Amino acid sequence: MSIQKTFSICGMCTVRCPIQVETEHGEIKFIEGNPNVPAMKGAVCPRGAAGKALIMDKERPQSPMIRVGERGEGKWRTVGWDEALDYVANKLKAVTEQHGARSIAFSDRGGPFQDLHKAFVNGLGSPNFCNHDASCARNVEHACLSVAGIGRKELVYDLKNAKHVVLQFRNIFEAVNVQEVNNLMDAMEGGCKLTVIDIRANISATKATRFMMIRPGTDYAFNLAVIHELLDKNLYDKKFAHLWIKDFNQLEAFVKPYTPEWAETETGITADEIRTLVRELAEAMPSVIWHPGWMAARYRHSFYICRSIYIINALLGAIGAKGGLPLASKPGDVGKTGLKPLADLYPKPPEKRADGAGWRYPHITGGAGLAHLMYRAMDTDDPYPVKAYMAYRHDPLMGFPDPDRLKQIFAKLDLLVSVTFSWSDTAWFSDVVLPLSPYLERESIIASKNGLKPQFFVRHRALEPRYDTKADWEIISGLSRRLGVNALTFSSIEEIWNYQLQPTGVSISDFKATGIVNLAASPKYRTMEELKFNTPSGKLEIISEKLEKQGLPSLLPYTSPTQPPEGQFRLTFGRCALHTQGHTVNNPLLFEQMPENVLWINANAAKSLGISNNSTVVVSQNDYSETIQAKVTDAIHPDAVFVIHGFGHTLPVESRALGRGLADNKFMKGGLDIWDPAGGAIAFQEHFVSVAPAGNI
Ligand SMILES: Nc1nc2c(c(=O)[nH]1)N[C@H]1C(S)=C(S)[C@@H](COP(=O)(O)OP(=O)(O)OC[C@H]3O[C@@H](n4cnc5c(=O)[nH]c(N)nc54)[C@H](O)[C@@H]3O)O[C@H]1N2
Ligand SMILES: Nc1nc2c(c(=O)[nH]1)N[C@H]1C(S)=C(S)[C@@H](COP(=O)(O)OP(=O)(O)OC[C@H]3O[C@@H](n4cnc5c(=O)[nH]c(N)nc54)[C@H](O)[C@@H]3O)O[C@H]1N2
Ligand code: SF4
Ligand SMILES: [Mo]
Repeated sequence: MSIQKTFSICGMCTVRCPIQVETEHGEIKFIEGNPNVPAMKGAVCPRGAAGKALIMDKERPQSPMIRVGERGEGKWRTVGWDEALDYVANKLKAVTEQHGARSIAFSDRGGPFQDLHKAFVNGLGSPNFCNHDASCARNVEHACLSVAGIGRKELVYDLKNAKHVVLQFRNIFEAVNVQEVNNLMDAMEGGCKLTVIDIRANISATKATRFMMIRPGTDYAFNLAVIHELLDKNLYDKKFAHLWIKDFNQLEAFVKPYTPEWAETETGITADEIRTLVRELAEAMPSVIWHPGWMAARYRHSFYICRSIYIINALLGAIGAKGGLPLASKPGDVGKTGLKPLADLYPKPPEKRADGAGWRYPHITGGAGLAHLMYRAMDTDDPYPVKAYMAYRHDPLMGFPDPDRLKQIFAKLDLLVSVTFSWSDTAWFSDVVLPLSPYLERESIIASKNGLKPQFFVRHRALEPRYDTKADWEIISGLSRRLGVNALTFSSIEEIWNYQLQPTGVSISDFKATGIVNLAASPKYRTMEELKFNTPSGKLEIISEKLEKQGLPSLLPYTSPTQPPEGQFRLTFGRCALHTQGHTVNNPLLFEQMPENVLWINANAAKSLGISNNSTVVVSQNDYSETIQAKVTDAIHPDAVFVIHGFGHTLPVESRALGRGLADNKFMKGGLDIWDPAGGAIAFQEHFVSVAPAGNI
C-alpha cells in the first residue's frame, strides 16, 4: 500500500491547526502543517507532532466503562457501546422525569465544533450548555463586548503586518498558535518591535525588543499610566478617537491621577520606561497590537485589565486597522452564506440558565456561560437542581481550582459522564467513561472560521480507530436515538456535512483539494470610516450601560494587590511549548521531553530561605503540601513563584505521569468562589503558598 495523505485538523490543543497526515499500512508516518495554508509554513508544534504517540498509547481509555466501585475508586466494568449508551440514556431519562430536562448540564471545549453539542442540549430541552471558558478567556470576551459590543474573536490579531506588538500576560512563543508564531516572526524580521510585560522572563521575553518585569497583580496600574500618558502628551489617534470613541472626556478625567511616576511605585517599572514605550507605540500606530490576553482568568479585576487594553488599542487607532486588530469578516461580509446551524434544529429552551448568565448576571453572556456557577447550582440546587452532567472534552477537576471541593459537588450528581480521549481526573471520578476516538481517528463536523479571509474547514479521519472508541457525532447520534432527539440521529458524517453545507453553495468535494474552502480570495480590510461596532451607540464605549446597571463601574479605580504575607509567594502559572494543559504529561513522546514541572523562585528570595537551584522544596498552603524541584532564577519577580500547569497527576492508569511534579490547582482552596464579578472568570492567581527546603520539613 502506498502512502496516503489526509487533510485534517490537529486536536492536541484548542488551536486546531490545519494539518496534513501521512499514513501507511494504517500507521502514522508524518504529521505536518497543511501545505495549502501559507501561515502554517508546513510546521506543527511539538505537541502536534506527538499526536502519533497518543494514537499508540495503551494508557488511554480503550472501551466504554461503567463505574462499579465508589466514585474515584477506579473500579470499572468494561462494556460495549450499546450498554454504555443505554445506561447514560436511561439515567438522563430518569433525571428528566424527576427534575425536568433543565437538570442536565453539558460542558465542552468551546471553539468551532460545538454546534452539534448545542443542538443535542437544545434537543434535550436544557438551557445548561457551557464550556471551559470561565477558566480561560471569559474576561477578555466580556471586556471586548463591553467596549466594542462584539466578541473577542471578531477582532483579528494581524500580527504579520504589525509594527509593534505588546504581550502582557501573553506568552506567544510558548503558549502556541502556530500561525500566530509564524506571522509574528515574519513581522519581526521586517522590523516589528516586540514588548513583553510579564512577571518572569519567559521565552517570548528572550526574543523581545524590550522586556519589563512587572509586580504581579499591578498590570492595571501600568495600563492606566499608559492611557494617562497617551492623553496627556496628545499622542493618541485623534481622528479615530473623534470618529469612534464615546465618553472620551470621562476617560480623560478618570486617568488624571494615574501618572507614570505613580505607576512606577506600584509596578516596579520606571516612569521613563513607560514613557518610552508610549512614544514608540505612538510612532507605530495604528499598526500596533497590544494583545488583550488569552488566559486572563487570573485576578479579581482581570476584566478591567483587559478592558484597559482594548481602550489603549482604540486610542492608538489599532482597532480595525491593518497591522492592528482589524474586524473579522463573516461569510455574509464577503457575499457568501454561512453553514446551516445544527443548533437551530431545536428551539433554544426558554428556561433560565442554572449559572445565572443572562438573567442573574445580565452582563454575562450565555453560550460559554460560567461553569463554576453551574457547579455551584449542583451544590445548592439554586436556582434549581442540576443532577446530570456530561463533560465532553473537558476536565474540570484539573482545570478549575480546588478539586477536593469540586469532587464534593460532583458527588451529589445522579450521573457524571466523561467523553474523553485520554484519562483525566474528571473521567476517573465519573460514572461512565465514553472513550472518544483521538482526533486522527475521527471526523468532526464542518467548522467555520471568521477572519480576514473567512473559511470552512473539515477534519477527516486519517486512521480507523485502533480501540473501541467513537467519534463524537457517533456518540451524540447514539444517545439521540435512545432519547428521542430524532433530528440528530445521523448515520454518517456525510449526512451532517451535507446538512451544514446546504445553503452555502459549497459541496463536500470542494474540500478534497486542500482540506479548506476559502470564502474570499484576498484579506478584507476596512477603512476607518467603514468600521462597525455593536454597542448601543455604535461606537467604542468607555462607559458601558450594561455594567453600570449592575452597579459595576465602567472605569474601576485602581487598588493595590494584596501583598503575599511574610515568607509567602503568589502562586502563578502558565504554559510551556511541550505540553497542553493537563492532558499530555502521560503522552510518551512529550513525557520523555518534559516529565515534570519545576518551581520558579526568585534568587534573592530563595537565598533567604536557604533554597538552592535544583534542590527539592516543599510548597505548602495550610495543611496541604507537595514537593517539587526549585528553579532558582533572577528571571522571576520576588513576589511570585511559577509552575507550568497540568502536572502532579495521581491516577494509577497513567504510569508515566503518576506522581511527577506539582499540581497548581490543589493550592487554590476556596478558589471556586473567587472570581471576577464583571468578567465572570475565575481569579486563579489570588492564592499564596509557602516554600521551604525539603530537608527542613
Ligand atoms: N490551575 C490552573 N488551572 C487552569 C489553567 C492553569 O494554567 N492553571 N489553565 C486554564 C485554561 S487556559 C484552560 S483552557 C482550561 C483547560 O481545561 P480543559 O478544557 O479541561 O483542558 P484540556 O486538557 O484541553 O481538555 C480536557 C480533556 O479533554 C480531553 N479530550 C478529548 N478529546 C480531545 C481532543 O480532541 N483534543 C484535546 N486536546 N483534548 C481532548 C483530554 O483528554 C482532556 O482530558 O484549564 C484552565 N485551568
Ligand atoms: N504549548 C501550549 N500552547 C497553548 C496551550 C497549551 O496548553 N500549551 N493552551 C492554549 C490555551 S487554552 C490558552 S488559554 C493559551 C494561553 O496563552 P497565554 O495566556 O499566553 O499563556 P500562559 O502561559 O498561561 O500565560 C502567559 C504569561 O502570563 C504570565 N503572567 C502570569 N501572571 C501575570 C501577571 O500578573 N502579569 C503579567 N504581565 N504576566 C503574568 C506568565 O508568566 C506567562 O508567561 O495558550 C494556548 N496555547
Ligand atoms: S498549536 Fe500545536 S498542538 Fe495546538 S493545534 Fe496547532 S499543531 Fe496542534
Ligand atoms: Mo485556555
